[in-house]
Amino acid sequence: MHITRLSDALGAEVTGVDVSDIDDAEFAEIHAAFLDYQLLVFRDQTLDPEPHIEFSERFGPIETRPDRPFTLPGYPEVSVLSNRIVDGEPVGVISAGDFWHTDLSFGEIPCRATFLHALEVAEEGGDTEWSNIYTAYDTLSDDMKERIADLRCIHVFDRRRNRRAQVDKQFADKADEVYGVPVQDAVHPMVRHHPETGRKSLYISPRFVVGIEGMDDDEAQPLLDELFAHQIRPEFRYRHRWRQGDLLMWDNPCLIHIGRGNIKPPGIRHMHRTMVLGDRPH
Ligand SMILES: O=C(O)CCC(=O)C(=O)O
Repeated sequence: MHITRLSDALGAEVTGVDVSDIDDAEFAEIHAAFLDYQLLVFRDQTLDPEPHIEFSERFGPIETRPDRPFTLPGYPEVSVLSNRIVDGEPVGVISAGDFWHTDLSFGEIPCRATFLHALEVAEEGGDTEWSNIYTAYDTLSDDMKERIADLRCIHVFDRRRNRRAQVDKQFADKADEVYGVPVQDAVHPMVRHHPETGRKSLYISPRFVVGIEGMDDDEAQPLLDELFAHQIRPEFRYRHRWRQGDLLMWDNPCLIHIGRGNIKPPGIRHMHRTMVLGDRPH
């Protein structure tokens, strides 16, 4: 197995391994690299749904929400992200992740790791970008660190309640069905401790955070705007150009990410995704 850093900000490429056939020593090496680099890019993976699920489950239980749209038939653990249209109907979520976010932060127990496998990639477009929110926290001024130390943020699933996120075009005529699902808001610390490394991250994102507990919006919204801008400074980021067979896994407590979309027709980008749950943020 070869592990090579991808950027100064985050990420490493892993070659010479088939994730559907790893022993305990290889798993330990992957796990250690995951903690060191936050995002791992496994090249050339041929992965059916079962081994994709099995590899994911080595890191925790997979989230399965009964009302999640576009899961793979027979595999509620696997979501389909795709711009393919068959008989006029999309076969997957067309633009998942179109605002900076960390996965499932609207849940009481958010996502620890996401696993996204590229079965087909488009010639142009469809990149994904990550930003390191460990570094975002570390580079705040001491005054700001002190100001936010005990703040807790309100994370909301329903895009209609977030002025920074628009309703997804694909679901515009089904907004009640897709966003009106009974998901309770979650309140999480703005400064989160990573469950394994213990490092602090700036655990907010414009897609899900709409306010700060106990703080008037007159004060909270400008503070959030300032921190959202800081989180995505170019030097904290890595942008991935996908290759067919790539399996990417990323560590949600310390990264935010965004799908850049803009797939040039007639390109098809077709992906399978699993999400593993982690700890209650503290
Ligand atoms: O498809 C992408 O590029 C990003 C997907 C994403 O943001 C997600 O699955 O959470």
